[in-house]
Amino acid sequence: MKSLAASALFALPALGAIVSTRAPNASVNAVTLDVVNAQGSPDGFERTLITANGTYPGPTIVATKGDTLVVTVNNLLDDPSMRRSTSMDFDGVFVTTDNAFNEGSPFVTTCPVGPNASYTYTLPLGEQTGTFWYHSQLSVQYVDGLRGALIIYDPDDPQKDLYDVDDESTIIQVGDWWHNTSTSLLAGYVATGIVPVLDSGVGRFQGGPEVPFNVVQGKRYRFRIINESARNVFTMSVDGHNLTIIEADGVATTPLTVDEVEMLAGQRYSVVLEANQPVDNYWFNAPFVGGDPTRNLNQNATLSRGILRYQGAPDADPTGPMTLGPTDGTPLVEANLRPLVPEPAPEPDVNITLNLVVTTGKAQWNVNNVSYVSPIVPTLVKILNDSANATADFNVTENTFVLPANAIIQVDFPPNDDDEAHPFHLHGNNFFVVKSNSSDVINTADPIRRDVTGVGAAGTTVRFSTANPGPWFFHCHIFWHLQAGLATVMASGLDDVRAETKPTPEWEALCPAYDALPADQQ
Ligand SMILES: *[C@@H]1O[C@H](CO)[C@@H](O)[C@H](O)[C@H]1NC(C)=O
Ligand SMILES: *[C@@H]1O[C@H](CO)[C@@H](O)[C@H](O)[C@H]1NC(C)=O
Ligand SMILES: *[C@@H]1O[C@H](CO)[C@@H](O)[C@H](O)[C@H]1NC(C)=O
Ligand SMILES: *[C@@H]1O[C@H](CO)[C@@H](O)[C@H](O)[C@H]1NC(C)=O
Ligand SMILES: *[C@@H]1O[C@H](CO)[C@@H](O)[C@H](O)[C@H]1NC(C)=O
Ligand SMILES: *[C@@H]1O[C@H](CO)[C@@H](O)[C@H](O)[C@H]1NC(C)=O
Ligand SMILES: *[C@@H]1O[C@H](CO)[C@@H](O)[C@H](O)[C@H]1NC(C)=O
Ligand SMILES: *[C@@H]1O[C@H](CO)[C@@H](O)[C@H](O)[C@H]1NC(C)=O
Ligand SMILES: *[C@@H]1O[C@H](CO)[C@@H](O)[C@H](O)[C@H]1NC(C)=O
Ligand SMILES: *[C@@H]1O[C@H](CO)[C@@H](O)[C@H](O)[C@H]1NC(C)=O
Ligand SMILES: *[C@@H]1O[C@H](CO)[C@@H](O)[C@H](O)[C@H]1NC(C)=O
Ligand SMILES: *[C@@H]1O[C@H](CO)[C@@H](O)[C@H](O)[C@H]1NC(C)=O
Ligand SMILES: [Cu+2]
Repeated sequence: MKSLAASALFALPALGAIVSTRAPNASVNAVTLDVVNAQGSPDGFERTLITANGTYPGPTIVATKGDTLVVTVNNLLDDPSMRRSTSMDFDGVFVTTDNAFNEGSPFVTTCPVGPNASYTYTLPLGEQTGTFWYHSQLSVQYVDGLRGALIIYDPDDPQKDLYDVDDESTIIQVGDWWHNTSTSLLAGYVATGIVPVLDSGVGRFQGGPEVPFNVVQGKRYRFRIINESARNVFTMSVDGHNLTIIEADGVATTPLTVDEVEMLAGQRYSVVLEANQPVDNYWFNAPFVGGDPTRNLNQNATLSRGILRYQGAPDADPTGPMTLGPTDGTPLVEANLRPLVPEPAPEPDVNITLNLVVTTGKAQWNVNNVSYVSPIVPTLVKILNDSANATADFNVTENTFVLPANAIIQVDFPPNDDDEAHPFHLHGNNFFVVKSNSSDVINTADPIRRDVTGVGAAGTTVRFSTANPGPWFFHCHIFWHLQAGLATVMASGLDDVRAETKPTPEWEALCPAYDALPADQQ
């Protein structure tokens, strides 16, 4: 596994970090993550991190189709300069109604896990396969380092004839990095309304180590690229090579050959790279855009790159120039993606329009004039314990849409004039991207299904089913924007939730324990 961080450093965690502990019942995949403060220098600048098991990124969780993933999170955080509590989200993993309490979204489906406490997330993976990740969902805590990959392998992958190599070495995690703590950066954002501009040090800082991806000529590699950013956009390309997309956010796609892939925060793609060029070194470009670079002189997008190294090539930099990628190529257009198993998007029963507007000069984003504020009592607790059943049962600032079960919901995001697309992410479920921000075409016949899509200048329309009712968080995956209120909760089938969701005593204990914590341990 390699990670490509903001300015070109691809951190190389020990391969021993790849974990798959098998219980006697082979379908139970038990993983322990110790959430600990650790010293680290992912980009050459040493600081205290919040990590899973001491590494950045955290250990890759490896699962097999059909497993029940059982992840025990032990919160051992003790650095008072950062958040002490935590909560883990397994991004893109479907969560069924009966299991909604294991979904990990603080103040929506759970309360955070306090210091010196543990919680075990039980997640039956069902039929899902593909590329996922885990991260802290509490505030902007994942900016401090608590992020890692989660891969669900399919022993009978219908696309396995398209590639030869798919292992730890082909997992690529890209992310942004800051030198300061997320708590101080958040305070600065609240004071100025300016999203913290990342530091450039992460990765290949001047004089830093190179980050090679080793390939053998003639073989085909399934690179699983995960954008673990909290903010910035990278555009991936490899000089002289095509990339054939075969998966988006855990949904297999018909092969789509491009030479440049832009992916938003939270998005994942599997791309097949055929090592069909002469033995040599090639730049693996990942330039990024992440705020005004004059606000952070550490940044150098040109340095955001790795090396594709053929076996037999010298241990040296490519001789070609460091470019930002192809200028006249075939970039990925999301609207061109087709699921391998096509499904029409059913006609909607309910239409919702969401207008995203920033309050000028403030760290405040509004969805239909409401800036989301986490409640003290989580949405799911209100549903289960307080019989919440209508919009009026939630505070206006919870921006909670109460929806019927077994319905199709269409969400329209009108075009907005923000200079970057907001990656909207639905928890626990996928949506159909009926109209992608990348195109004017409306496709209800065979649209891509995924869990993160861009909302921007061209307008976006998605549809999702509430056949799997629950209070599902639906928010911008730029976590600074999420903290500033760019979020809603799509709460469907509340009677069904009360009938089916039967939380464990371990979950019931989380809120009383968290509420009793002093503020500096929350
Ligand atoms: C294995 O674990 C699964 C999921 O917890 C459970 O449904 C199944 O009954 C278990 N099988 C055996 C043989 O214990
Ligand atoms: C994390 O560390 C704990 C304690 O050393 C260990 O038991 C566990 O297997 C590790 N987890 C992973 C995923 O490597
Ligand atoms: C957590 O446990 C450690 C070791 O037992 C102890 O030193 C520390 O005070 C505890 N922290 C909290 C917040 O209880
Ligand atoms: C982090 O932020 C604090 C408070 O704003 C500031 O005093 C400190 O210099 C910053 N440290 C770094 C490494 O940027
Ligand atoms: C990751 O997401 C950020 C924010 O949406 C985006 O700016 C960046 O380009 C994305 N990275 C890649 C590799 O596309
Ligand atoms: C890239 O794909 C295009 C279109 O399919 C093809 O013409 C070209 O030969 C491919 N290039 C490489 C290096 O495989
Ligand atoms: C960024 O790095 C490139 C390659 O080392 C260098 O040529 C360029 O001057 C750097 N830019 C800045 C602004 O430091
Ligand atoms: C929802 O909007 C579509 C147009 O996209 C329209 O055809 C349909 O009648 C609307 N449905 C409802 C329930 O308003
Ligand atoms: C937002 O507020 C403005 C002014 O207060 C009002 O004109 C507009 O209709 C509101 N929009 C929504 C979607 O509620
Ligand atoms: C919800 O109700 C259950 C059963 O009465 C109780 O055990 C639990 O503490 C309540 N949870 C909260 C967060 O109030
Ligand atoms: C909850 O609301 C739904 C529809 O809004 C209604 O059918 C149902 O009877 C309500 N349940 C309760 C317990 O009031
Ligand atoms: C609603 O949210 C606001 C903002 O967080 C808070 O001040 C207010 O107390 C909340 N009201 C209720 C009834 O929870
Ligand atoms: Cu956003």
